Amino acid sequence: MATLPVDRRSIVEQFGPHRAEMSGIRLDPGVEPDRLVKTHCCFCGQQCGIQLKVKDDQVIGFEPWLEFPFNRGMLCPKGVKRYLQASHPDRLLHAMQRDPSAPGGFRAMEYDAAITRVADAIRRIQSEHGPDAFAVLTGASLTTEKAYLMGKFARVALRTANIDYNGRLCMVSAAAGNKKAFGIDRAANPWSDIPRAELVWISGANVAECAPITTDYVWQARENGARIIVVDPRITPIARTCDLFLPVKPGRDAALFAGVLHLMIEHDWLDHDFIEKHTVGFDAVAQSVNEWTPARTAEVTGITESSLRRAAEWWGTAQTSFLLHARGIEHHAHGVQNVLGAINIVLASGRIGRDNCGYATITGQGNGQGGREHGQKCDQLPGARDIVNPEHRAHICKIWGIEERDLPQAGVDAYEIVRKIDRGEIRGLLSICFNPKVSLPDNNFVTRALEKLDFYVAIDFFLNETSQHADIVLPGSLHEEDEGTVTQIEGRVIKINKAVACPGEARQDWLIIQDIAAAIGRDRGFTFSSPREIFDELRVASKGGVADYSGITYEKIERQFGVFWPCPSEDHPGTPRLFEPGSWNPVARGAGPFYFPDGKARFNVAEYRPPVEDTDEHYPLMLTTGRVVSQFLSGTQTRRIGPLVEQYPEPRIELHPRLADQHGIATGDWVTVESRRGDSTLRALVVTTIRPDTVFIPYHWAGRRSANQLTISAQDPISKIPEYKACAVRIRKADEPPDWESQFEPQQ
Ligand SMILES: Nc1nc2c(c(=O)[nH]1)N[C@H]1C(S)=C(S)[C@@H](COP(=O)(O)OP(=O)(O)OC[C@H]3O[C@@H](n4cnc5c(=O)[nH]c(N)nc54)[C@H](O)[C@@H]3O)O[C@H]1N2
Ligand SMILES: Nc1nc2c(c(=O)[nH]1)N[C@H]1C(S)=C(S)[C@@H](COP(=O)(O)OP(=O)(O)OC[C@H]3O[C@@H](n4cnc5c(=O)[nH]c(N)nc54)[C@H](O)[C@@H]3O)O[C@H]1N2
Ligand code: SF4
Ligand SMILES: [Mo]
Repeated sequence: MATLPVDRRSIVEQFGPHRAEMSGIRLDPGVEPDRLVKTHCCFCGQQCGIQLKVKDDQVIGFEPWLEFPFNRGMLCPKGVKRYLQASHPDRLLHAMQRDPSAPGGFRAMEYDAAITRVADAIRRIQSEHGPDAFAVLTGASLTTEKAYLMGKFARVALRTANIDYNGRLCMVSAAAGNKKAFGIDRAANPWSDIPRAELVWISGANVAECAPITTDYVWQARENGARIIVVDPRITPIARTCDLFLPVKPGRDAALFAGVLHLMIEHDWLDHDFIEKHTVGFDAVAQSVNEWTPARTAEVTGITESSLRRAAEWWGTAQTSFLLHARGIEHHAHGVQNVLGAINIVLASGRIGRDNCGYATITGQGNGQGGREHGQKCDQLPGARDIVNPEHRAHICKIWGIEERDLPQAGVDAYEIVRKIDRGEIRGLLSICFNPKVSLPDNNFVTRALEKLDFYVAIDFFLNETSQHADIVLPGSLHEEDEGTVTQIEGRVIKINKAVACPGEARQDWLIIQDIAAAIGRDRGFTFSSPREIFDELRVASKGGVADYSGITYEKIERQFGVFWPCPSEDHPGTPRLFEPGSWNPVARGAGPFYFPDGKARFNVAEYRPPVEDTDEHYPLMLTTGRVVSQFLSGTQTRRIGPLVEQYPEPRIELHPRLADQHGIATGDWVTVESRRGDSTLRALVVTTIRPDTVFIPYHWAGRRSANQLTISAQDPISKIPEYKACAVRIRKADEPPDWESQFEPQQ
């Protein structure tokens, strides 16, 4: 019987009260587990280490895992409650088929019969309409092994070009910007570079609610004397403790970064040596920011000239710094331009690739990083290779044992898959780990499209809102029911360990995929007997690519508390900090630190454009959307966890007292919000922490409570990310509560 390794007192003594509280330590001496399994949280990209308490093949609780270096035992409210999913009454235990006459619209069926129906539908649709008429939507909460398998399954077993993933809604603007500027898409630095930075700049990231453990790194920096700058239309919890808050109007970050660079040039706060030796393209960018005078920048961004000047001076004159951003600047139809603007001020400062000087986007989903590297994106092959590059294609075809002509070309992005469904060009869909009916913008359109499918199969452990449209639902696996790797926020590959078996007839996701491959007679290449075998193939496939995992093994991960990629050989320790002189780089081969043949980073002109749908007299307010700490993404998982629902039971619309007064609205009143695409009636939360011209709604709820009834499906032309963070709306005090209020029973 394992002894419990810590008690509350020792944590308080070791880490101080705030961390002990974040750990949510809840010692329950009455229940002795049979085992403790070291693994990671199933939710956000930080992937906190956690130990699951297991008794009688059930997860009954958790213990902090103090040794795991990233979070050292700390957890947020979601991590603390995640274990309540496994025994939830809604957990799918059988394959299900749609049957309108059955309670809930579905009835259980034999697993084998379900697989046969899926295989028949794939064969029929593909023979009638061609291979690309069957599409696949996947997710970045999957382990990297599963993400790799899904990319291979779509191209090799289904022979369809049309696979894309929910990271399209999340990481792609940052990925595209990083690839354009650095040639590689990964946090440039480990988080251990944050505490000693003199200045931490945070743009569009609600760090305390969405990356709670990162707060601790920022606070350590503050304790060491750092200044903190936060850019957000809302005074988020991290902004309450910052030194300079810039209340940007939604959708104006490219203008802000241009204004900062303008002042850096004017005052010669530049690292000329770095710019000269390690970059190209500075002159064109300098030229492009010429017009961004402080006056013009202030007018466009809504930030005062004096705050702008102060921010530029602090950034320009710092010796060390760390710039972080997240979806606040990325979820825009010009998200890539915003990211390039951020990178330009980093490159101009020369503060990257060395101690305490860093830059990163804050990865969102659990495997937001690993999930975007190994081929589940519509234009990508394993190792962060490009599907249109002949050499990359040849390399992967050899490993997959197929002819190059049989490997499909690039497919379309996730939203375009939905548009193709709407147009009848895609007739069949397999989705795994994605809930597009809730999470895609303008989701009334998505719902109409889903109803047009000839056949839809979903793989999940809960029946999410999108699966309600499925013909067949296959019962997949929870995090704790499988093993594999994920790559967390810093680029560190870590190991998820299996704690319990799948209940009922649920199966591990990768086995379900292989069952389908076998049933359509394409099991060649899909006979793996464990995630380890998949990982070993992935290692070989990634070799020589930018995201090189070839030197990473499960054992090495356990030994080192994770391995940072790139890691090109088993005797290579991995690469915590990118762009250091002399670090391994297969593209530059010694020419310089960045991932281009000349080893130099690229300045890119970052154009400012206003949001696609700006405010006007009919829709005078900007709506921006995002998250709250106790809910996760489309809410499928966290809306089922009672204590998390209690913390934030329903979406509320945040608005400023001045705006509220104009409409006679007080906190708790019902407010109807309308955009050109839909409306929703929600309760008001009147707060002084938001711009008076902006309203905010968290998006974790479905149906009439969903923020995505209102959002716009405009996308960035390069990354194809949707513009979740800016659309025009109007509000009015509602005459009566919405229908859903009386029907609403929290799912617990
Ligand atoms: N609790 C919780 N944590 C999560 C998640 C979750 O669902 N719940 N999801 C995970 C995932 S997948 C992701 S992607 C991350 C997201 O993490 P974040 O990006 O930090 O979260 P968001 O709430 O989407 O948006 C961040 C901030 O952007 C601000 N913002 C809106 N418009 C603009 C703008 O135009 N400019 C600027 N500068 N800021 C703007 C919003 O006010 C908000 O405070 O969180 C991860 N962690
Ligand atoms: N308005 C608005 N909309 C947004 C955003 C926003 O800020 N505003 N943010 C966007 C962002 S950043 C993101 S990441 C997306 C997320 O959007 P989605 O990916 O649609 O949201 P999830 O809730 O993660 O849906 C994933 C589904 O996968 C299941 N699942 C989780 N893990 C596994 C697994 O290991 N195996 C299987 N088989 N299933 C699994 C869950 O039960 C859930 O049903 O939403 C986007 N939508
Ligand atoms: S949700 Fe994120 S911050 Fe919270 S415990 Fe899980 S990994 Fe850590
Ligand atoms: Mo995300």
